[in-house]
Amino acid sequence: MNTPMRLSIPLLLALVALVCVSFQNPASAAETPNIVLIYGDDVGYGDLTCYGAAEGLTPNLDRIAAEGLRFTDAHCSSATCTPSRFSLLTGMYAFRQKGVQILSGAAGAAIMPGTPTVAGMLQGAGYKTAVVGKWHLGLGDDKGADWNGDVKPGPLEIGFDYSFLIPATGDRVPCVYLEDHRVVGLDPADPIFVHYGKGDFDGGPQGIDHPDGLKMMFSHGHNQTIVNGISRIGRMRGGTAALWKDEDMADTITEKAIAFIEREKDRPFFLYFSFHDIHVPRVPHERFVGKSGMGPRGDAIAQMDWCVGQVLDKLEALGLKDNTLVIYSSDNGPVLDDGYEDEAVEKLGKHEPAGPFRGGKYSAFEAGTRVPLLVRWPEHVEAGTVSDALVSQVDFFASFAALTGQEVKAGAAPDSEDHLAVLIGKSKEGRTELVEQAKQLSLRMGAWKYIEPAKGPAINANTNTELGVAPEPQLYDLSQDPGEMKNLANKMPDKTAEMKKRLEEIRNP
Ligand code: NG6
Ligand code: CA
Repeated sequence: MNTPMRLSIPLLLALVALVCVSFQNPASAAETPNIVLIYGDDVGYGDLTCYGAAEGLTPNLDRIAAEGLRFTDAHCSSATCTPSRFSLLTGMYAFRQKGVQILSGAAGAAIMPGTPTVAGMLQGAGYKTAVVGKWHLGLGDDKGADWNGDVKPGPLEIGFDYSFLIPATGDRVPCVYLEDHRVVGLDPADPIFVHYGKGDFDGGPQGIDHPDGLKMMFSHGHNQTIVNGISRIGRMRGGTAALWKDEDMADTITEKAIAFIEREKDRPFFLYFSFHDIHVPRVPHERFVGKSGMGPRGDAIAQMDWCVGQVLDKLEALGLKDNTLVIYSSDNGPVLDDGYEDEAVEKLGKHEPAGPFRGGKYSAFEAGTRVPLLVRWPEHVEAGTVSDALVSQVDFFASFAALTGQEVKAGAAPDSEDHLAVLIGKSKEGRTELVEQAKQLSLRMGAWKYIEPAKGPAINANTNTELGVAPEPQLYDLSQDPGEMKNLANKMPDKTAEMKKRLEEIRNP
């Protein structure tokens, strides 16, 4: 006869404790949803309808917000692209590595093989990983890339299984796509040569010499090699058959992103889908032209939103909606005239790209890094919710590691904090402090913001952006003064000194 199993009191207590611990610790209840991280370029806090823009401008992004969580105090790590992307992928503040600034299109890889990345970490959890779209983190060794051979190191050497890239930006040469290691459609008889900086170089017709025939006139910079009727930053020649057409760019990268989702639908995948929109040159496909009533910048927002819709529809059609964590954010704040005459200023109307915040792209004021952040994961993230927690893209690394039960190895992702619970709306206790990077560094501690003194002009005259640059320290209380108008540094010298000291400690740990 079987003896009935008897649970002793200590065993029972131990079991209860175990259950409690596994509820508290997301890592022990690891899950591997697909992760689709959609990254807009230069999209400001106020550029989406769900953040205050006109009704009907971004229905698909609003769908993510309605079905998920919308953040009001979320940040990219920097007010420009390269450093923000660097931090997002490595979990490290970009100021820690020399030279991680807006890169030229000829720059070598900023993230060298061996550096832990969020993609590599997810590979370790069994994910198939891809980056599709804008890269702008450099390619090749310190001499740059060989565009006619294997272009590496690049994403495939730091944790991505597949890549389809706009190598730098839409406004920088070379104006070709790169699939894995190769330029797409390159005719070996017409090799590509790329040149940045001064010196003799045959880069074909230049905007500066031939402004008349341009499709879109440059306003500052952007007057070098002409590709598809638009002059760019940098010079290139060759690769004629491989040159992109700006009007088709959003469709091209969306097709590639969707093909990846289809290929990997049966296993966990991580897709970093990085838009060109709404960066300059803003040349959306003709079906979006005139759609927003705000000129090319608004039309690029509409196009971007359509791309988001394509991804959402595909996930739904494949039955992946419930098992996919969809995240949308941006790499820096908004800018209107960023180098082309595209009527962004003239046709703005009542639209407020920066929302209630001061500054924009390039700026130390909040609009530099405070960007939209939307998170959808049905059945995990409560629909239609809003979080005011302070969060940063630098935390994606540790948070996704916690989600998937991966250990963050010693020395990896040094600035990344696990805020998984915040990202999926289970907690409102976000970061207690965060560094924001522009030309200078700023420190957030709760609602307090300290901007360190810096030299240089207070306004970027080209883009008409207030940069937050001042020779004296600035201290703002964002709870009373979200627009950073009242500098309290002189009134509150102790608080200012405390934050200055803390910023130094973070800078030199
Ligand atoms: C600036 C460019 C700007 C944009 C920016 C990078 C000029 C005058 N301005 O140097 O147009 O390309 O770099 O933008 O060349 S980012 O979003 O990739 O950081
Ligand atoms: Ca950008």
